[in-house]
Amino acid sequence: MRTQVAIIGAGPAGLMLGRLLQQAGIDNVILERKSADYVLSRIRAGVLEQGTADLLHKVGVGERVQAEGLPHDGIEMCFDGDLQRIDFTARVGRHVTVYGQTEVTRDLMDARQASGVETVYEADDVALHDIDSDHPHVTWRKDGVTQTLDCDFIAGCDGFHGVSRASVPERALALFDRHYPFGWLGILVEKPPVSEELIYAHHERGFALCSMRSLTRSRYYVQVPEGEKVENWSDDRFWDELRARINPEAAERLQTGPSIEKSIAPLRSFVAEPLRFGSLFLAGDAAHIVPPTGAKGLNLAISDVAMLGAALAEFYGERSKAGLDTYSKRALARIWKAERFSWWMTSLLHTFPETGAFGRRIQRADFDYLCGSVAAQTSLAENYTGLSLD
Ligand code: FAS
Ligand code: PHB
Repeated sequence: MRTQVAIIGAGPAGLMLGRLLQQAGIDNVILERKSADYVLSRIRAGVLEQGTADLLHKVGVGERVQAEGLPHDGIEMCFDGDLQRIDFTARVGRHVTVYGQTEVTRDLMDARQASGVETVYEADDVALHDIDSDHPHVTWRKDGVTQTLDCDFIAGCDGFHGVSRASVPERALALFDRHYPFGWLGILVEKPPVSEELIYAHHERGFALCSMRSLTRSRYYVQVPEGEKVENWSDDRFWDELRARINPEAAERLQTGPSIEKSIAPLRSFVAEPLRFGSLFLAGDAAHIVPPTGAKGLNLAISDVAMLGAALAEFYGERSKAGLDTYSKRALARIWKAERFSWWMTSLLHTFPETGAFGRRIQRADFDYLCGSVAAQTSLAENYTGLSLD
């Protein structure tokens, strides 16, 4: 088999890149380790930056997000029960859209299937070969048969635990990591959300987030210690802890019910540099991880491939390598700003026992400054709704 671009991974990054390349008339094949149903079963992000929603429209898969997505003009920040709304529209003239990553993935999968562009699901033992040459190829095993795909370029969109970054020689990569001693216990429930907008809450007992997937399905999170086990958390224990951490008015309104999904996600900040090695380009979680506090993970994956897709279109359209040669530098400039914002939101909103009473006073001062400063609110709004691609 031969194609122009081999894409590893059918998550949001791989599927969006495939769509962009297809629209540019560039042949591509996606190789995905899991089944499509398994990919869709993963409950992850919930908030789209305006740029992400705009790109879905631009590539012709914006119909459902237009019909079912919930435009949000702001968020509520809560600190020990005190509330401060951040008005995105008033501060930066932009909004975000609440629309689950599962739905983004489904829309892109459906569009790809309808256009007949190939995705190989349940591809075992995917391996990258000759990535430091102009003639790379990929092998995998399916139904006991080993297959080979010759290509010009490989896009590693296979997430943090994928094979792509692991295929780059260690000497060629610089890794940057920040470990957080806690995770997020998340719950999905078929009940109306507690508030019209998201509530990000700091409390001495820990962080909590009130989010949603629709007007009838809600998503809630509480900070839990590293190593916590989801089986230690009955639904009732979760609801009691959430009520204790959010503002009293919201706690009073909270509608609880049986969880339809409950899981713990670890938090980390991570960046690999550079994002190119020969004919291999990294994008999305294969290249970086952010703590979900800033709602950046999915959106960064999309902005990476928006840049990579444009660079590949320039190469095949104009035979110019300029975009490919600058992809890593340009993408990393935006990635690090998102890493900074996600780290700042995490530092403000979570409890860090090791920083003691002084640390909590600094967090309170950070919140009080946010409440009193239009500049601070504008900065938060600018980052949360998404920085420009330039
Ligand atoms: P993905 O990990 O989504 O996709 C990679 C794909 O590659 C997967 O389908 C995988 O099966 C496949 N793959 C892996 N190894 C392979 C191999 N060897 N061969 C072939 N295929 C392979 N972000 C937010 O903004 N908000 C959130 O609330 C949030 N919650 C999260 C919760 C969890 C548990 C996790 C893990 C992440 C969360 N994220 C969140 C971040 C998440 O949304 C990612 O940023 C987003 O999925 C990144 O998309 P991709 O880069 O496409 O990677
Ligand atoms: C979610 O709805 O899953 C969600 C929303 C905002 C975040 C993180 C997760 O910052």
